[in-house]
Amino acid sequence: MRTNVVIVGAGPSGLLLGQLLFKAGVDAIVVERQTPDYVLSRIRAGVLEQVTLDVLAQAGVDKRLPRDGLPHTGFDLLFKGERHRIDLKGLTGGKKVMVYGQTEVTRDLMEAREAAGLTTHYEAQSVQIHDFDSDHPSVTFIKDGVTQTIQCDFIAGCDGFHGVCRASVPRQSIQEFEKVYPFGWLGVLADTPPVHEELIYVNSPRGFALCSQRSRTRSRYYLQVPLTDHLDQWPDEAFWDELRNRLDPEARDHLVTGPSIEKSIAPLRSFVAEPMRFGTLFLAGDAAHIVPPTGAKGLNLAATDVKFLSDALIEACIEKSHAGIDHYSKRCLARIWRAERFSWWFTSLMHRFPDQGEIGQKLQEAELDYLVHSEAGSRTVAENYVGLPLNFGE
Ligand code: RFL
Ligand code: PHB
Repeated sequence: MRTNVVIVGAGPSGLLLGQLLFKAGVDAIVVERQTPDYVLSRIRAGVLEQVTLDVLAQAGVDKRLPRDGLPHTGFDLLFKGERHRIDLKGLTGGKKVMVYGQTEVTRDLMEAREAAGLTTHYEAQSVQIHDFDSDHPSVTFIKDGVTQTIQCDFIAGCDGFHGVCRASVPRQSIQEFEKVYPFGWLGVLADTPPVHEELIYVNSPRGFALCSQRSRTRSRYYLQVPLTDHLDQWPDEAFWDELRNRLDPEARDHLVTGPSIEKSIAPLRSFVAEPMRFGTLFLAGDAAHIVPPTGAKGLNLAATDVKFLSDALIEACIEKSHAGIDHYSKRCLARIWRAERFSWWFTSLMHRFPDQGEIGQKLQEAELDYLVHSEAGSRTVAENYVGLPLNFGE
């Protein structure tokens, strides 16, 4: 087998890259370790920036978004028992975000790929990448007991944090920056109406909480929990009781509970690998960086990596110019570090840390108080939350 680009990983990064390349006439094959159902069962992101919506439109997968997406022009910060609205639209000259689940984005991309008759090898075992220090790299994998080889011009490592691509780079060629937070997020998905029409980010002495949603009838809630907690310690009733304890009286009254349809604990991490290009191998999305989910930036960063990578690969394959691929890493990393900073800062402000003590809580509350009462402070939060423009700082 031969193609222009082998894309390792059929998460949102890999599928979106495949679609953008297809639209431009560049051949690509996707190789994924899991089944399509497994990929769709991972409940993750929920908030899309305008920049991401623009890339989805370019890929031609924005048909369901106007009907099923929920535009949000603000969110609430809850601290000291009171809620304060951050008016995203008013503070950013009209910008907003769209609540639309990662599952739906992935489904739209999978359907588009299938409709176009493009090749995806699901359930590929022992995926390995070869010779990416040369201009004749290849990818091998085992499918149904048979070893397959794909020769290509470029490899796109879109295989997430635990993937094989970053791990295949020689240690001396890559630098990794990492911070692991001393807590996780326990998430619950339930077919209940959301407690509020907008998201509520909660700083409480009992720990962080987030009230999010997927639709008018489906809610997504998160609680900060110790990393040592297990799911069996959190039957639904315990989850709802603890969430109520972290909410304000009005939200507590409005909260509709019900059986969870998904429950999981995710660790929180800040991570960046530099650079993101190694010869003919390019990393994109969670394969290259992780943000704690507090700022809702992970999927959005993945979408902009993919936008930059698709432009660069199209230029290389069609126009035979390497200018784009030479700038790929630097261009992405500038944007990534800004989102890493915002996500780390917002996480630090909203969560309870084991060693913060009473003074730490008071200082967080004082900072939140400043942010919601200062227009400059609120605008800083808003402009980062809606996402900085693609060419910011260039
Ligand atoms: P993914 O989604 O991890 O997909 C990688 C794919 O690669 C496959 N794979 C392999 N395939 C072949 N061979 C191998 N050796 C392979 N190893 C792995 C995997 O099976 C998988 O299918 O990475 P991708 O595509 O880069 O997408 C990144 C996003 O998933 C991630 O950034 C977001 O989910 C982060 N995130 C959020 N981002 C936002 O923008 N807004 C949010 O509101 C938001 N909320 C969240 C989040 C992530 C969360 N968790 C669970 C970490 C909330 C949570 C709780
Ligand atoms: C979600 O709905 O899953 C979600 C929303 C906002 C975040 C993180 C996760 O900051």
